[in-house]
Order: sequence, then C-alpha cells, then structure tokens
Amino acid sequence: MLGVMDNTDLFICIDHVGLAVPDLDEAIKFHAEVFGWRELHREINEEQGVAEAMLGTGEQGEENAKIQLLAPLRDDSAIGKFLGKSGPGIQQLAYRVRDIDEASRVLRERGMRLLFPEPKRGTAGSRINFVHPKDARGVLLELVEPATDAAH
Ligand code: MC0
Repeated sequence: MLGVMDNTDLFICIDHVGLAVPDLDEAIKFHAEVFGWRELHREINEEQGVAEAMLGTGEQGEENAKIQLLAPLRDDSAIGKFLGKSGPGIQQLAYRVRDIDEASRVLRERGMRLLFPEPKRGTAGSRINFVHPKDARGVLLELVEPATDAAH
C-alpha cells in the first residue's frame, strides 16, 4: 500500500504521549498500580525543566508507543505553566522521525512553526523539536529522532 513502510513517510509512528503530572513518583505509582504500566526509563532534563519517566509493558518492543510522565522542576517551565493553566493531563503527542532536520524542513515549508531553531536533546539522547500547538490545530506535537543506540 502506498506510503506504508515507505522511507518517504514523514513520520514513522507515535513515539509517546506525554502527560503533565505534578509529582513524578506519585504518578509512576498510580500508573503502575492501576494500569499496570512499568517504568522503563527515568531522567532529569534540566534544559526542558522536567523530571520525566517513560512507561511501557514488559513485552513491548521499541516499535510500541510509550507513556511519558512529565513533572516540572520549576513553576516557570513549560510543564509548570501547563499545569498552572490546564491542570494534569495530556500535554503533548510525540511523532517519531528518521531525520529531524529533514522533517523540520518539510514542516516549515508547509507553514508549521517549530518552537526551537535547532533540535534539542530529549529522552535517552534523542533529538527533539515541537510544532506550535496553534499550527497543529490545538495539539503540541513533538518530533523525536531517537539516538541510534536508544535505550528507552
Ligand atoms: C499551550 N497551548 C497548548 C499547549 N500549551 N495547546 C495544546 N497543548 C499544549 N501543551 C496553547 C495555549 O492554550 C494558548 O492558547 C497557546 O497555546 C499559547 O500558550 P501560552 O500559554 O501563551 O504559551 P506557553 O508560554 O504556555 O507556551 C506554550 C508552548 C511551550 C507550547 C510554546 O509549552 C513550549 O515551548 N513547549 C515546548 C517545550 C516543552 O513542552 N517541554 C516540556 C516537555 P490560547 O488559545 O489560550 O491562546 S520536554 C520533553 O517532552 C522531552 C523531555 C522529551 O520528550 O524528550
């Protein structure tokens, strides 16, 4: 079928869905005890102002989408502001790409504003950028190019 498993596709798949949470440890416990999700990876990203955890199941491979829990390190961070304005909930939808520079170029050409002039460092050494939620029709879209030896 046209476009399926085609290297010219802009996106590979949904990489993760990011949820803003006020308290990372409490949220990991909740998602584990109620929904059975397991913690696969955890890190602090000072630049983004977040403490984050990737959740998945024991069986899933890299091809499956994860749940990302995002807790603010500071009130004036992106997640801190989101929690202040909207409360806990879905903050972002992340699409995986092969080449973030090329995907960003194509999206800019199609009129999308990317939030950073150049990709920044994301989870597990990935390269990330975001499409402005106003351009993506109300959804903050993250682009993720995984590190070649990605461990999450
Ligand atoms: C804001 N808006 C959103 C939104 N955040 N709409 C959907 N989803 C969101 N998450 C809407 C607001 O309601 C508002 O609409 C308009 O966008 C402008 O919002 P604002 O309140 O003026 O703007 P700010 O100051 O809150 O900034 C929003 C913006 C910011 C998206 C620019 O959050 C940002 O730079 N985000 C990118 C970085 C980020 O999210 N980092 C944390 C995740 P109205 O209609 O009221 O005008 S780091 C991460 O995810 C890494 C670790 C990883 O995955 O590897």
